[in-house]
Amino acid sequence: MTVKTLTVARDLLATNKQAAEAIRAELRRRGILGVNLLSSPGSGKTALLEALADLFRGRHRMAVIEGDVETERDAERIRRKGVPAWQITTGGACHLEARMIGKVIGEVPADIDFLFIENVGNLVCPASYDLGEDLRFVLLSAPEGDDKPAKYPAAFLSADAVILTKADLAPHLPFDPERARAEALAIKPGLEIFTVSALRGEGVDGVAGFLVASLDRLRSGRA
Ligand SMILES: Nc1nc2c(ncn2[C@@H]2O[C@H](COP(=O)(O)OP(=O)(O)OP(=O)(O)O)[C@@H](O)[C@H]2O)c(=O)[nH]1
Ligand SMILES: [Mg+2]
Repeated sequence: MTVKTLTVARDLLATNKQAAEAIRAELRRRGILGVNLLSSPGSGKTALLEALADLFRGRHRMAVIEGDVETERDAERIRRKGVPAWQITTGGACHLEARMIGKVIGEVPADIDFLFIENVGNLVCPASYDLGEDLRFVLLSAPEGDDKPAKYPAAFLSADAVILTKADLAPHLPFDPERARAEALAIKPGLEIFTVSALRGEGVDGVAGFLVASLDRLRSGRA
């Protein structure tokens, strides 16, 4: 990379950080917990959000900003759960940027508890972009393999929690959840790690409990 390319990249990230800080301040002012979901394509981000929508119904209010290269499909899936959702299509870019969230944030209802941002499916690019969230989840599904944390360390280093997904498939695959867990913890000791099967609704309550505890901390100013 040339010095000029490096300078442009640094300036881009600095501009993104500024926009992200404004979003974080706005969400905190409203008492909303922002959660950014990162993973490879198809790891089960939308499926987890659908399962959380079922679990939170009548108890907590959520909204979702969906990021994809193309299509409105994920936002439509979330809306079918009765949850407000906005779709951002990047037209090719492999990650969301804070300025994209900034354009939508004014439409998000003030009285929700959780604002989930599902990033574009990619385990590399989104890791560098703060979207103004308070929590970052990185999902890793059993079919991807238990060796991925060490291969994509930036994403796991940036995470607050790792969610091992599609647990129902693990027994049929050469996937060792303990190895995945150990690799993630070697990158970032102290990470929260959850195991879920959104398909069966298993383990989703653990993620929900972590979200509610984080919301309580945010609202009591202990975040
Ligand atoms: N067996 C099994 N399949 C799952 C589970 N969760 C999701 N899937 C399936 O995995 C596929 C991808 O799930 P999505 O929720 O669309 O994954 P995603 O991460 O949102 O995908 P992108 O938004 O395209 O990156 C779908 O066919 C889901 O039905 C699970 O817990 N178990
Ligand atoms: Mg999705």
